[in-house]
Amino acid sequence: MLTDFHQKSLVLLSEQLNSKGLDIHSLISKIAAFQIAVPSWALGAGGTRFGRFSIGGEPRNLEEKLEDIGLLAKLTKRTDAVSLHIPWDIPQDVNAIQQKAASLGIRFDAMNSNTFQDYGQALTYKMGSLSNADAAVRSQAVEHNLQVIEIGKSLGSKGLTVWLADGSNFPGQAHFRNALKWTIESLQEIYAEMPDDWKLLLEYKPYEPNFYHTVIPDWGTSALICRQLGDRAKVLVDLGHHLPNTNIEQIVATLMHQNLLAGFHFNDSKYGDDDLSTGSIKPYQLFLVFCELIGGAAEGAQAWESISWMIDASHNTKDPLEDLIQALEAISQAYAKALLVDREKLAQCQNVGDVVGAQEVLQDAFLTDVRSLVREARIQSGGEADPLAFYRSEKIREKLIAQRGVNAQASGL
Ligand code: PSV
Ligand code: MN
Repeated sequence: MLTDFHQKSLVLLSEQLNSKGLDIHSLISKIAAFQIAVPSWALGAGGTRFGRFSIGGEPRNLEEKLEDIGLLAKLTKRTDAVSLHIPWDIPQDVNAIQQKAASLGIRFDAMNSNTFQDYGQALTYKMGSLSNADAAVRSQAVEHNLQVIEIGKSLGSKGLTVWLADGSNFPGQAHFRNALKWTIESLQEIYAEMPDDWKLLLEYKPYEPNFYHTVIPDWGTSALICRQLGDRAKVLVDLGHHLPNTNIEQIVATLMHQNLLAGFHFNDSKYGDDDLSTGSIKPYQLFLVFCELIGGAAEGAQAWESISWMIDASHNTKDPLEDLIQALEAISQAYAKALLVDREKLAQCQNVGDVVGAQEVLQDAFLTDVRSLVREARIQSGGEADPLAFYRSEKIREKLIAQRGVNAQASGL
């Protein structure tokens, strides 16, 4: 049934694309090649401070997290990497973990340090980590990041993602300039120890968990810190880390113009959160972000290969694996639609001030139904035609619950 429908839709789309001079085979291979890392903390039911509703059968250890990502890879063919969070995922046996990952076709994407939880050293980071007024606390946070690099090296990772919860809750609590200065100095210590073939991905976030000020609130602050670190430090854009209505696609263009874009954490946001499923609220924004990415790479601003891709969402009420399947699909669709944009025509419209024409060019691509294209890329890569339907019909969650237990809970947010 789906096969018939799929073939018919693909033929129609192929004719439509041909008439616009687009080659469906080259589109399919681009879509198939685009892989997005999954963070190890996304495999368990998330939650808020008000409650956590376990889904059951969550991965109980790193091996099982890799198995879940291996399953996603097998079904969707859209992910081939895991992003680990330390100390949530310290590998007990590095060789065994490497072998397990290799057997599942999973590589290790950027490592994430964690200086927002104290883990036994109660209250150490209450007043900040890399920005703390106490030099001993700063050293401890630097040391933690160096340990993360060591673990990452042993696994073959090539990047360190730093997100700081540092900031303050009330006016007067922190000395803005000192906090920034100490953060830069601490990051310089970390950067100095990073292997030459690694990159440092520096996140920003305007608020939460601190609600008055954060030390790295925006892309500009992150960018100026990166400039003081070196060429291998770049800005990581987490889609949810912006105030409502921020023009994220413009931020992407600006960062690419400066060769300063490290990569993405994909999620969506209605108000100011960073937890909703990518593409569930603002699919047009996601498409516009991809338009800038494709344009920036095509026009030589920054190489496509230099950009990292990862999902970073939380699953309060959804089965995490189902949510990740939806997110991978939404990202692939946005990318596929952006590939359809007639860039030449867009440039012509921009050059002669044809505002209406420019909008038509973008909307023509955005309103194209690319589901059969994305599906075909998946099928040709050996994935499932409909991963979500397969997941449900094969009762995979039920099997995971039988295997791991109804109370199995993954570490993470
Ligand atoms: C913070 O909200 C964040 O988005 C950062 O990306 C972290 O790396 C991630 O959550 C998990 O800690
Ligand atoms: Mn993030």
